[in-house]
Amino acid sequence: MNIINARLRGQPSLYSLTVEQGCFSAIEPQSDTLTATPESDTISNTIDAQGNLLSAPFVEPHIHLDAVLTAGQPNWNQSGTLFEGIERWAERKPMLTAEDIEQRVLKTVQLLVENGVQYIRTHVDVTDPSLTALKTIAGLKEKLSKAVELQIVAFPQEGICSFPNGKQLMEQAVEHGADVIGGIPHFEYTREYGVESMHWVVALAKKHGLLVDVHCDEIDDEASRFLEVLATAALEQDMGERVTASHTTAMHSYNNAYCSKLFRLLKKSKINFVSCPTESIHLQGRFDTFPKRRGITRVKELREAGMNVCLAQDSIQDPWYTLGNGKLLRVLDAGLHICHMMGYRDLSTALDLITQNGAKTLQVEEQYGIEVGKPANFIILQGSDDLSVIQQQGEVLYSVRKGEVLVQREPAYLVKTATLS
Ligand code: 17E
Ligand code: FE2
Repeated sequence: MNIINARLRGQPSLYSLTVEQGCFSAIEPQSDTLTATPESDTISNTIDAQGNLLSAPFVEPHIHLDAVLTAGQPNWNQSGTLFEGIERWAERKPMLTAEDIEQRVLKTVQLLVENGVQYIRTHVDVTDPSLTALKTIAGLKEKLSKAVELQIVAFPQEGICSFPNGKQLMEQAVEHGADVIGGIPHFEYTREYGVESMHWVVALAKKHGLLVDVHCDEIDDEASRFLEVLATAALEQDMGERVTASHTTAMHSYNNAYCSKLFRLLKKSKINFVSCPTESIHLQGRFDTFPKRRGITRVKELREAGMNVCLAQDSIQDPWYTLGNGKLLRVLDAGLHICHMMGYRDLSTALDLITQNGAKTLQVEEQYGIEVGKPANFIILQGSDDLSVIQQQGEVLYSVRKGEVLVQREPAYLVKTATLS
């Protein structure tokens, strides 16, 4: 396969790329006009990018696939709080069946793939004695692997120390194929349980050689300070890059003096951060009158301090969030607004937040990126660089995995328009 007339991120000229046996075998600058045309004998196997941006695939580093497409079943979240979402989900959980989960997961992964995602980390609730969701989703991994790499987090939605047999359920989830150990310290009954759970989670991951991704301080309580416990455990266990703190919305409410001290630890620990801006702007601030907090973690400040931050959707039409359509560019657009990241420097590297920073969080970097020798996994986006893709919310024109075309799209075609000039 050949790709011609492609723009690459951060590069001024056009590029031609060659793919052999599923990997990039050549990446070369070509003349800076869209003159290159496929040679007739290669035409059927050539993608003409027409000056559009060729990027590494999107990474969805935080979604709850077990809960997707269940909004309103059996009841709607009326208050819009995280806590009512957990209650509504607890009503849906006993109704889960393998068929129900499989059908919703396949539909959603298809949607994500059509929108350029090739890597997914899903949290799956294991506070369910039957572990139906975990077993079903683990069973789908192989089937999905031609389109996406899926990581499964054993996620204790109702707590590890606060839920009956919470620790045993987490251990069983590992036996059934979980790749990542989750946690929810701010939701445990007591601060002590929260602290204990963080040490236990990191130790369990270390014991099994797994990763860690904790829902950490997803609350507007400025006194919720489990991030320092998680980062310390990660540092002391030498697990930093294998550990992720998701949400950390309480950091929005920490005072600046505490945050300044905290950042020293966070930097040393080398942990990753996931922020879900559309989800957090919706769920947080719910106990405020006016002014209302945004309740998003300090994405810009973490980035500027050199830490790894990526953005995620969290939900697609579930008890926490009724909207969502699989488009990470929408989440990025919202995040750039909410986190005051609309300066040129932020915008011109913004796709990092939904591509390579996510790959670093998932620890898949070695096989990820547009480089000779790496698997030919890429997308072609409408637009020529980060800024223009975001400005026009460009569509995914192609998604290619190991040299196989997964998705090809003709953009919408305007049939008639007013003449104004
Ligand atoms: N569960 C949770 O604790 N937090 C969330 N944001 C979602 C589920 C979606
Ligand atoms: Fe989440």
